[in-house]
Amino acid sequence: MSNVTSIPNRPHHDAIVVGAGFAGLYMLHKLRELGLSAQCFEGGDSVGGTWYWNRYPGARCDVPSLEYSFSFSDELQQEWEWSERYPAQPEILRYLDHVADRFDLRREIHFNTWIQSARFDPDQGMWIVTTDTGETATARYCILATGALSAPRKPDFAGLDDFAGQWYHTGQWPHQPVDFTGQRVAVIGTGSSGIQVAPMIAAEAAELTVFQRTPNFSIPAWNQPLPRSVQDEWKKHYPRHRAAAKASRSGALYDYSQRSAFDMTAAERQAELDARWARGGANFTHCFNDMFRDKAANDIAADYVRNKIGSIVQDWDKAALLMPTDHAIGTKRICVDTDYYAMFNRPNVTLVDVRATPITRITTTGIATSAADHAFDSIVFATGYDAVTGSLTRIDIIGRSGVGLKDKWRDGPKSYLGIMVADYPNLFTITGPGSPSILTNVVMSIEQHVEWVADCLGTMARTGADLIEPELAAEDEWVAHVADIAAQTLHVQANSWYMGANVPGKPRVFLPYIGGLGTYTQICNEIARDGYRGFVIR
Ligand code: N01
Repeated sequence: MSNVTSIPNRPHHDAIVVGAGFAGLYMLHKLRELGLSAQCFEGGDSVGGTWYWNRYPGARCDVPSLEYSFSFSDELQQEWEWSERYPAQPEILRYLDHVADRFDLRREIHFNTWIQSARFDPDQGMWIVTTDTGETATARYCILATGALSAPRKPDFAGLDDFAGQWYHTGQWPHQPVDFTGQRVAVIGTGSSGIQVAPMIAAEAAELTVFQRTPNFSIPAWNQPLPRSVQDEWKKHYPRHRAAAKASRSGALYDYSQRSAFDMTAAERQAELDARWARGGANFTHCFNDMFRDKAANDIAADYVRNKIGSIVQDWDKAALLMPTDHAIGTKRICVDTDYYAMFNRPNVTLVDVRATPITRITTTGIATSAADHAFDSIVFATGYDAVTGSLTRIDIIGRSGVGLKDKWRDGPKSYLGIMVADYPNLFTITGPGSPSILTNVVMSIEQHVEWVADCLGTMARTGADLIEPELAAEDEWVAHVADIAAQTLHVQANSWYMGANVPGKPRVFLPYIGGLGTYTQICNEIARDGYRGFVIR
């Protein structure tokens, strides 16, 4: 379809896709449907993206299985059987392997290949990408399906190279199972990953020490096998469930309370919170409709969880340390756990508060804090990601006027709809900054982006256009809108990775669009219907 002349020794395609997780796989499928030639580059040796790398014990999604899956093929959603309420990492990876095979996607994927740079050549009107294996390829369109939580962050503790034991990052876990039996193990970090991995290690290791900087709110998962009857019934109504999820705020069928905390009596609030705790999962944070706008409403739910922590953890000093007090519940990503708080009742588990006694260095034998030297056989970094922008800015992306994306985003990411960036024609970001992405059931957000991009490319092909780029004014307006609606919430007050606060030097900007997936989808569709308002198409 493309009319670009191939440069000798550089394979030319209509589109290059970077990443073979949920987003890259579906994008490849849609490009094929459009009759466009595409190649995908993937750093891992198989598909899966986030779910390929995060193999740590206990890794599990906290969106229910029946929702955290593709909706684009009814055959696929009918034939796949989920075994648990929440899918564990091996099951999600099997699912994505199945998707890749079922739609015959592997033949267009180059595995074990990282894209190092992508440069737009304005004369040829194409992207030139280079890989870490020294190859280059060109394409009219470059689609970055690189994931929002895929650039792991290991803090620069002095001395790690001297550590005589083994160390791991949850986001780069070895393919072979790690045996912690009889070991003294440290887990640094108490976000979603740390809270999942720690109880698994505590059950196996001789001693576990959790290094906590900021306590997090966590809700029990109450994970359980998914009965066949429940699954069958759900599948009968998949079209209705999917439509409702896509129109919702979070892309998931949570039960969004329509009531303010202050329109309820104390007994009603207690009953609401009890019911949500008993059901478990992230749904808990939708207990009042003013949860994220009114600190007093939020405090009611936060106090409830703090009381729960106090009732589960027997040692009062530990319980007090585990109670978050520095942020409103849900303004840092809510965690969902299995036995996290109860784990602190085990005699082999110790909690170290690294705010009171910071880690000063890694030593040959373990971890030194300002108060003590701790000896370990293994250290697990559950220290998170350079979220949302990190997987994009670690690629050297150069736009039409020669400016690097990293430089353009020095004061915070700028993007129109989180899909395209002014001065970077024909470059698409799936679940990029300024889109709902990480605030939602990301599979639904990915489908929305991929379908929007595919429709856009289809329209361009039909009309003979070969270049699309957002107008700077439209981009500025969108960035301001994303910031405005975030500013109306409590989220902007927290030191979260949503705000870039976990990476020293990262600009303090709320990264996702918080207006909800349903609203966002309407906006994107209206813009397309208006002839791609805010975009220049040639
Ligand atoms: O990363 P995080 P994560 N010294 O950034 C601490 C998704 N996810 O991998 O809060 C000491 O949340 C840091 O402390 P602080 C989900 O969206 C989903 O756990 O910055 N500690 C924090 O405690 C999630 O939010 C699932 O003060 C340091 C921790 O490390 C996202 O991925 C499962 C430190 C990092 O927590 C990321 O989760 C897993 C330092 N120098 C992940 N630096 C499910 O679906 C950082 N920390 C269930």
